[in-house]
Amino acid sequence: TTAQIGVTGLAVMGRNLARNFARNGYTVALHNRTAARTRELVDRFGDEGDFVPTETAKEFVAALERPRRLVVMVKAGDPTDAVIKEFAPLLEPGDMIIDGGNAHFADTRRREKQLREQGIHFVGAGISGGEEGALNGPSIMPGGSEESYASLGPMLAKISAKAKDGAPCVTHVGPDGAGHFVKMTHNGIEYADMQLIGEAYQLLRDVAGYSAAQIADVFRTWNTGRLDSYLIEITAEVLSHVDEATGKPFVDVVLDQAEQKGTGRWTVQIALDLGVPVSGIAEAVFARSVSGHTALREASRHLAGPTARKLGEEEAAAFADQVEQALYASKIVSYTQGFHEMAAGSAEYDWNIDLGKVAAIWRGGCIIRAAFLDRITRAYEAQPQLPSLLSDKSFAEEIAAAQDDWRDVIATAARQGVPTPAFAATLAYYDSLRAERLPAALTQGQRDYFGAHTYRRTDRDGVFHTLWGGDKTEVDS
Ligand code: NBP
Repeated sequence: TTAQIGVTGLAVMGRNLARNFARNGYTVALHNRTAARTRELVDRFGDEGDFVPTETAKEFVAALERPRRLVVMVKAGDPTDAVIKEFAPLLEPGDMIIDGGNAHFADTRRREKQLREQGIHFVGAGISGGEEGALNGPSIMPGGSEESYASLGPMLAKISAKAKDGAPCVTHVGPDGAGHFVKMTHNGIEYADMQLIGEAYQLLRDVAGYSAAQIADVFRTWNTGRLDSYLIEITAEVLSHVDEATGKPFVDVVLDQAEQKGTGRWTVQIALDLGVPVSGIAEAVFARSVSGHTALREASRHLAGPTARKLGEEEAAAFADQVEQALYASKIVSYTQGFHEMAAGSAEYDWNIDLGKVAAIWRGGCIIRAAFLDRITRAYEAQPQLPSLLSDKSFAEEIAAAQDDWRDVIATAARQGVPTPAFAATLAYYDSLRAERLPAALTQGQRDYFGAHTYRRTDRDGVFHTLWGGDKTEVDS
């Protein structure tokens, strides 16, 4: 038998992806560095479809129909290079290697270029949705050549999640590293979404005085409105879960130190390189770091803070409504920033990414799936060259309606000493963009003073320098 597709790397993600292909009627060749994993898959799930288990790289490659399609689902980084090194010599021009791991897009660009010289299509494909998504339908963000997508697209469409309107959650994002760049940004936006939800939770706990169960109810209500999303839904689930051992809310017995694997950090690092302000995402990454600095937190417990004021029942309910407004406004801004980063990456690397399509394929399967994404798609459809999501009339109107509450919530948080870094940073970004005059003029004056870095004027063209150390006359530079 020849297999239409092969999967190498059969840990949770690869195993479930292989099962997903098989359940959709494809014959799937299987390979893993440690053969025991391959055997286990066949033993446990062999009756779900047609699998061709193989033990060596040679057998694996021989089991595939041509042109070959090899999905690599190994740990990102050196293992991916090791797998490429092992398989590339066995492949022929026209064959495709699909890297479904969380690779850095710069690595994907390097690998694509290197394999292209051999006539092999290297497809860096971001895959979101975790184990469950890999099995039942992930959101898939493939980069690589048009030619490879013509061959892979229909298969990926079959195994991908479907949005509410039935559209498959996959699109050809763009050449070489575009898919992994978009997946990286997806994860950055996911960090911001999670942090904003966390801040809302903390405000409802510490300002409104709500119990975990009450907050779960608030999130459940929010999930029936414009915030309807997977993350809001699971937040309610987590908050209502009770720890069996202690009888306490689960969220109260979990250590408050958030970990990270790196895609959020990459999003911020790349944003810095591209000069794109992604302050909401950056604060989300920093918030995880702060949470992990235990010694520093321990040493800071005694620092002065304001006396907290407890709200009455009615006040608390009104405050909860305001927090919903704040969460929604900050969410719009953090998506604005993430989409700006994708636009900048697309321009820098000539990817020609269709941002409306990206929003569309995030509607199902992935972690940030949400009703909200439809709106982003429509905004880009109406205006493909939209300079920023905030330039879309309907988002601007929604923020206009939310802004008083948004400001109130952040002011209350500051007054009560509750940290809301992502709420505050997104509002500051919004106000910075709105500002008639920024203090950047003063910054330019300072730079010219100490470093003769020059400045431009508002009233005439040219580049100028003031002789600060002398008679302060202005000279053309
Ligand atoms: P892991 O990231 O834990 O990787 C384990 C797999 O890598 C095993 O098959 C292992 O083989 C193989 N491997 C390693 Br490690 N070093 C290797 C080498 N030098 N040569 C060949 N194979 C090697 O698995 P995962 O959690 O299933 O994730 C797979 C990929 O999908 C990762 O890139 C991950 O970032 C990405 N991803 C994960 C999720 C998620 O929710 N977990 C979501 C989206 C994307 P062995 O069995 O012989 O040790």
